[in-house]
Amino acid sequence: MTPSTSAHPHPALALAPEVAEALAAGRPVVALESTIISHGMPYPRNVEMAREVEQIVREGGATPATIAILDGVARIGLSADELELLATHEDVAKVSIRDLPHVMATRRHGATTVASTMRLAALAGIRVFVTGGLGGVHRGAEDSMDVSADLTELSLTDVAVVSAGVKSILDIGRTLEVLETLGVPVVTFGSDEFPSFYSRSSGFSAPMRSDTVEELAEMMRVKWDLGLAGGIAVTNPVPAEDEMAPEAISALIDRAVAECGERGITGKDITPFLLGRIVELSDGASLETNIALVRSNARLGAALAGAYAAVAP
Ligand code: PSU
Ligand code: MN
Repeated sequence: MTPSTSAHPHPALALAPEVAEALAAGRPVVALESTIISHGMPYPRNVEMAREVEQIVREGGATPATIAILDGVARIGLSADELELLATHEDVAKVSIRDLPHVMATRRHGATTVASTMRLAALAGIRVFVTGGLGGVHRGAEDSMDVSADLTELSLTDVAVVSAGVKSILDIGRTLEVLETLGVPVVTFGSDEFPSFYSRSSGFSAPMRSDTVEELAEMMRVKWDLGLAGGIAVTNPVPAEDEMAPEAISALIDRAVAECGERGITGKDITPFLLGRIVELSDGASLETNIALVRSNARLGAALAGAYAAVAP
């Protein structure tokens, strides 16, 4: 049995008591990431969003487990004060998979990306994780080789990740190609079109479609029962009333991507820069859409965790 399929939480993790109890009882738990709090949204909307999303998960009948590194300890489930710390502290590292050993060894605070949240969730025994958007293949990656470790992790770790798709700061077509190569099911909830985060449309067909959480839960059960390691990307289109017109957002994204190049921003700083700049260029409209889609993902994720708990081995 690999670490990603262990039934008991890894002893290095510090689980909040309610999370430990829910997992031990086989009740539904939903993992939540923290990069979206520390590096994805401005204060105070980031911490308001984090609290609200936890509340939505509870109302959906699941226990929320926001994941982060605090003083070098991998924490699964945080208090309100700890969410506030992640939203305000000036020295919180952005922690993807490769950063975990360093931030833990040096006892720092770290906000976890999709990749590292997936891995820590799996080590805790959590199978459903809700986020906003996935990382992917960056535009120009044929030169820069900038491909998010989120994609590698989706190929390795047995967690269903609920997102609103991939935003067009990335190369959506190449991201879908890499996910196919890596053997990751990409299934869009209730739509034939793959969503592009701020908009329901992307110009790309959804590789798979599902209309019920029961069917998604059955996909999870079947995949892992067959020993097909790795996650499932569940993509949930932003609610129609909250979406931004693709034409409106694409000009802003093009401008933000161009500025990123002009300023020489590279590596792990690219995604936070682009997200922040798009909020500014849209006069905050993109932030409202971002929060709305996370809420919607939390509702779907809680329902999926419930459906999976009913069929899980
Ligand atoms: N996309 C968003 N909001 C985010 C992120 C991506 O719309 O907050 C964050 C997630 O934590 C994701 C990470 O895992 O950025 C990807 O960063 P990188 O491209 O450096 O792997
Ligand atoms: Mn990168």
